[in-house]
Amino acid sequence: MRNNDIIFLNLHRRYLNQKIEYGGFLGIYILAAFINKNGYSAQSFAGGLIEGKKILDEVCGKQKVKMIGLYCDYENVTENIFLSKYVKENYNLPVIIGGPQATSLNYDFFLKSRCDAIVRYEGEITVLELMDLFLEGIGDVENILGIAYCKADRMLFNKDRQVIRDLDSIPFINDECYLVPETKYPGLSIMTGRGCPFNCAFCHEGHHTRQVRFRSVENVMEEIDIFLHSNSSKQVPFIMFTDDTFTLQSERVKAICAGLEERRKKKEFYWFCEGHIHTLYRHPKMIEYIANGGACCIQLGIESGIQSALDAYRKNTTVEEIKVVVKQCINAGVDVYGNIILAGAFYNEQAYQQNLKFAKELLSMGKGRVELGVVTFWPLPNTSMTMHPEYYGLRIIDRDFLTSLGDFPQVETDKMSRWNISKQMKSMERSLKEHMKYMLDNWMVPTEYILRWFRLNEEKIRAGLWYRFLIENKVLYSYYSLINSGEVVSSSELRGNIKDAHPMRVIEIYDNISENNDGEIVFYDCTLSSTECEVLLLTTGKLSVDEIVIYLGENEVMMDFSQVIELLMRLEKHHLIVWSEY
Ligand code: B12
Ligand code: SF4
Repeated sequence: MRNNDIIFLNLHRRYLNQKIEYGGFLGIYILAAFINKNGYSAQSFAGGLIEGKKILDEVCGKQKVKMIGLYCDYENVTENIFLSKYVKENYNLPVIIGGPQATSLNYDFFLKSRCDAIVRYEGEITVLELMDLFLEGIGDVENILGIAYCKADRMLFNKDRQVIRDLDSIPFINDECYLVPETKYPGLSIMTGRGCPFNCAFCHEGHHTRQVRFRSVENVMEEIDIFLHSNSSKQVPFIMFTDDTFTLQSERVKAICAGLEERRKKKEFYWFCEGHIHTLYRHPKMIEYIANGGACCIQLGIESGIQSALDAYRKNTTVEEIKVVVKQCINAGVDVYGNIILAGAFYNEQAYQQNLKFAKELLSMGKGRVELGVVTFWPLPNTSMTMHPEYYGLRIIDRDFLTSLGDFPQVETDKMSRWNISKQMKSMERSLKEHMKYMLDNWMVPTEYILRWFRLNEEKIRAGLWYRFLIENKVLYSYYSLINSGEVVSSSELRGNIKDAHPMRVIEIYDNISENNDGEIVFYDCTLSSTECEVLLLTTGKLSVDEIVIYLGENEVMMDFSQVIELLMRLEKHHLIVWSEY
């Protein structure tokens, strides 16, 4: 472990048993790269609280660091209070805090954490000046723009700092920035611009929107080339564009996608980006560029299927535009991910029903290529909805995120308590799953899409909602898993005559056979006569259809070829058998 002037930590408790992995926490690594380029040394670590504290004890105990920086988002405020106080009490080093939540931290936070300064908005230049101050005694706290600090029992705010205009001047993250070397999946998170011109009522960016700035396309491509060339893993690499506004300028998207397309010809990789409905609607060519560039998925800001709610969110889009853009993405071959906000603007039972209907419509339209998450509105600090929930028909119960891990609503309405809303979260998720099951049961999702979920999972790119849902469904998973193995096919894909093919059941008989109330035999969800059960027994893959018919005849089971085929087709329709060619 080397000596550092500062280390940056982004630490979270292991909430809901989710292990914190790097996965795109760019901020602290960019800061390390910037500091390393500007005369000091810095490294960063993003991960779990306990692991992070051990690292902290090790570096501080061995006096390998002079200053600590902590990333704060809405979720890890209490972690940071503990960490900062712990560092102050045990090692007495300067502690500074930054990150998206920093703009809302108050005097109480200062008192509890005993931190030295809070950095608001972009951190690069401000951190450098704070290091000059704390480590070299250069400068004056009153003159450092973009910070809050405490003096004589008061919290003081210096003027905001101007944003960095030339984003190309910020160095790339490299191996040196990692306190603990990254050995996991070969992925690159990259941000090609900063700031968002929209101001959605629920969004942190929407409130804090700072001027939009872009990196040059050359600078973006240079970072991508370094990543692709340095990646020696056998796994297909993945690039995640974390920009809020990747799809803001059509010509720029065209240039970036052309660059990606060119590189994908030489080396395969997957990539993902976020998209804005309205800009994509106005410039549909961008969807074409993104598809040609080879994007595997785009996250769209869908949020609601109710126009009045979209207007209240200031989404600057329409329900119709959402449908058109989703359809265009699907047609172009790009998967879509979106969220539906439950318990958002003007929420009531009718809004729930309308959103559910809309969500099902999008799922059907996507034929397995649209994924929808259900989230409740989170009162992120300073956003319009958090400041004035009453305008949106909401009451905020827990502004401090003390009672929720995203698993429980923090708002209620006049008619609905948090408990009722949480029931609806479950109910919407269940209804959407039922719809997905209906689509899969009824062959509304093309097999090629399903096999793609397997491929993306095998290549560790993403196990999307559809794939995770498939795994939960024993029969469907077995059926498609077998097809994916390449050892069997569906009847429509048989190359030879069906009479020579070997039907093979996908689940065990003993575990899935039962009797219904009328005394009929049911294999999973398929009702069978006792004669048909004799055929079921023979769906082991060991005999061809012809051989089955002969076997039945020899054993005096009265079923001719066409009856056997009719039964096998019925079993196949229920995803209960596959076909082996040999
Ligand atoms: C990529 C991304 C993710 C990725 C990676 C997470 C991450 N934290 O980086 C994933 C997909 C995992 C993710 C998940 C979530 N995200 Co997110 N995510 C983003 C996104 C789009 C980009 C992050 C990024 O790379 N920014 C670029 C870097 C350069 O900016 P930065 O991190 O803010 O860092 C700068 C400054 O903040 C400061 N700084 C940062 N750290 C420090 C530390 C010190 C000591 C100092 C001095 C300064 C400082 O300097 C940095 C350089 O200028 C942002 C939106 C955005 N534009 O930032 C949302 C954002 C961070 N996410 C948000 C949310 C709410 C979530 C989720 C809850 C969403 C969900 N549906 O699950 C989860 C929560 C996970 C978690 N606990 O972080 C909110 C956070 C709001 C808040 N007040 O905390 C944001 C701001 C989105 C929004 N518009 O509301 N997210
Ligand atoms: S939701 Fe997206 S478009 Fe709206 S303000 Fe936030 S980042 Fe910008």
